[in-house]
Amino acid sequence: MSQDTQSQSEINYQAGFIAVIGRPNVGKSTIMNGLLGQKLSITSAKPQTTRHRIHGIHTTDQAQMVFVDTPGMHLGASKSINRYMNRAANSAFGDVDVILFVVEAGRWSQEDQAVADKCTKSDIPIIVLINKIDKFKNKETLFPFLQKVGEKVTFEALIPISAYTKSGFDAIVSEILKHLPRQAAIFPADYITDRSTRFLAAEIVREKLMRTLGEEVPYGATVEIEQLKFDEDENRWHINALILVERPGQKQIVIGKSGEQIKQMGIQARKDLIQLLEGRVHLELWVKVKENWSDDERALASLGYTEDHR
Ligand SMILES: Nc1nc2c(ncn2[C@@H]2O[C@H](COP(=O)(O)OP(=O)(O)OP(=O)(O)O)[C@@H](O)[C@H]2O)c(=O)[nH]1
Ligand SMILES: [Mg+2]
Repeated sequence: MSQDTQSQSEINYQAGFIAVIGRPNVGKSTIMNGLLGQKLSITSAKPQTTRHRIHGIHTTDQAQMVFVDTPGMHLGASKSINRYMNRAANSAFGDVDVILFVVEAGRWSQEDQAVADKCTKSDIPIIVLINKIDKFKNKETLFPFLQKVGEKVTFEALIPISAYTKSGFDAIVSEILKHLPRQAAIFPADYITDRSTRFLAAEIVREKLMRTLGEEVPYGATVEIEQLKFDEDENRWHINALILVERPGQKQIVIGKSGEQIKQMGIQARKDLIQLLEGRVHLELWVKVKENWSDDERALASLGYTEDHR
């Protein structure tokens, strides 16, 4: 943003948007959290964990990097929710200064190719991150893969990294800085995200569903925060979270035998909520069936699956 008294080139600060894109499960959210130095986006071993675009803002004395984590781009998006996720991911190509295209070391699929094709069509600078290199003891065995990926997409830099060990993270930052415009900070220095506390709380609960439940159930589940308020007398937060599933059978699985499953997920979620809210937390989880919510545009919109943030 130009200022009255300084021209762009004189401004000694950099700020801009960096989209993190790629197919599901390559480690996009883990990488963003690592670059931020704090957990903001939820992660799990299951593909299609991230469903919404989420900004993670990292401000230093030299620069403000606004990362945009996105849902994994996937093929065969037959349900409304999958189309919503792909739309959210695609929109990241719009207004960003640089793209981090994340690939999993040793694996190249049709879905990676589809993302590569989109990158090739855009004029935004692309930094390719080959993630999960910690899985390879002998790094030399990766060379042919790096070369193969290099031939698939036009890029400014290609960096082998591990979000687990943070190997390559300094290189990511210095490559990003080559592409961020000289301008004043976009957000106040203490902003960490564009998302509300309610959204982050719902995501924390959803993460426990993704991490705990079997193959199919988490995909039929979404979370709504019905209440999030601080009780001055009790000096603690009261949170009511409603877990919506699509079928009575799924409700049974979420609750588990004698309620053990939901109890365990509540314990896990509460730990993260205490960190998020920096205070004591009383969490109540409820489960309800809302048939077909994931393939119903209106239900989706009312559950927060809309480009208008809550
Ligand atoms: N070994 C290894 N695993 C990783 C690394 N980074 C991420 N993972 C794991 O890969 C899985 C997927 O990570 P996410 O960060 O959720 O991946 P994502 O690309 O955001 O996935 P979606 O949101 O589903 O598109 C999780 O089990 C992570 O712990 C890494 O550097 N090394
Ligand atoms: Mg993710």
